[in-house]
Amino acid sequence: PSEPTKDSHVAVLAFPFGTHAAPLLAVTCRLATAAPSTVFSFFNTARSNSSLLSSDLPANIRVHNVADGVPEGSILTGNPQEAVELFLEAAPEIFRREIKAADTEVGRKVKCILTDAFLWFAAETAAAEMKASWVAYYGGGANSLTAHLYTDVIRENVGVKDERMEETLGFISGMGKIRVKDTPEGVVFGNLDSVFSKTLHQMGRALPRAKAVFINSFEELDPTFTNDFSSKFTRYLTIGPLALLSSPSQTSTLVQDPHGCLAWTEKQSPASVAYIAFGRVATPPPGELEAIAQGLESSKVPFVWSLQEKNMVHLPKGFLERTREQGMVVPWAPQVELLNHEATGVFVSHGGWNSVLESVSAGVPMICRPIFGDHAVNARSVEAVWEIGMTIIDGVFTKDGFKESLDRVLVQDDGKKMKVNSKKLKELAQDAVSTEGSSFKNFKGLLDEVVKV
Ligand code: KMP
Repeated sequence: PSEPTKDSHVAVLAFPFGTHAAPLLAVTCRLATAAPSTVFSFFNTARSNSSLLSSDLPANIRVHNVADGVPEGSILTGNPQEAVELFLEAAPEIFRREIKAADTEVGRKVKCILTDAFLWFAAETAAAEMKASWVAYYGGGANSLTAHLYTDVIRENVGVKDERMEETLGFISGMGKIRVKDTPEGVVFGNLDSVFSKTLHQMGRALPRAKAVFINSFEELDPTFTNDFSSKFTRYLTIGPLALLSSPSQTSTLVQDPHGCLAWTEKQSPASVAYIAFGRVATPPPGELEAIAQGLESSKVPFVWSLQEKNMVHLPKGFLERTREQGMVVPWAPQVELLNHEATGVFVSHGGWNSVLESVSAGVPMICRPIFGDHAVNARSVEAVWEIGMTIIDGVFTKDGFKESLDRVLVQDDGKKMKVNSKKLKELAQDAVSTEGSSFKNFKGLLDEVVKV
């Protein structure tokens, strides 16, 4: 058990894109609650901060808005990577300045810099200028982290040529079922020289220098990676699934359900409903949204579809009227509660890490339609490693492929096996976060690394 030093000050640096910042803030809240005399300065862009539900933060967290790195007067093309790269290029200077200002404001020098792993340059800032330690949070799973850690090894073994896309990465422990084509772009294909690709490559090289690396997962999900990372990193800590620690249903008595999804789901048979949700950043193109609708209609599977208002124009004419009994399309849904409802039979998503772990935590099989980043390696792990779901037939949504995929998971024997495997992983996940479970112990370890100086 840690004795929080009275005067410690921790800087937390968020990656302000995708769904990175919210889990980091959630972890910061838990740390701040456990170490009430430590000040946590949380740095994130104004735009990302405003999207975080920060209703009742512990008093020892100070949230700061920082610049987004977009030069005054510049016009972005709309390619999401552009904003990411402008930020990454400006970030070292922005954070250096902000941390120094916070040192003065708080009256205590930062002794630990806790960052999103993408911001690996903090290793240099921390060591060279501030005599602080670096603790890194990687927002994906151990599978994609392995792809970034072993980028040099993968490039040496398969080169950077397209004809070897189907080969598996058997030369890396734990990656025997993962194919070259499942790796995130920027490892062996895509633009290897982009600022973003180089950032992930450098991150893989820098992480062994961190005082600790932690992820939102649990040891028992990936025992092979757990072993490997334990020797590769100074300290490797899995502290998840966060969904089982800080689900809204545990912290507030009233679950938000403005569109009545839970009440509707309540009336459905066990394991019958398809819950469909893609993130705001990674939504399938309009033609595929139409195919989802067509597949649902022809399969007659009951559904809850969380779809941004602006995308509803892509639904086929009359779809909402014709499916009024069969399901509901809503602009927002209480995801964790829906996944944990016994009527939910499958989660259809892009396979982003937070989605995968929420599904695992609820014991629900998945259909994944990967879009970018770590989605493909997650989808492949879901299908071939954990056997708790599948990648969408055809790789993209087609009317018939989606219908067939739903049938496989919800009806066929194959799907029954996925369900059994999902329930087993759910139990392991629950054990991990229970008192004396691996994630419970690892969280205490993280607290020690962050708060003890
Ligand atoms: C914009 C983003 C992300 C991105 C690419 C973008 C993002 C993200 C990833 C990612 C890349 C490789 C991985 C895991 C994730 O890519 O948020 O292994 O996490 O253009 O916001």
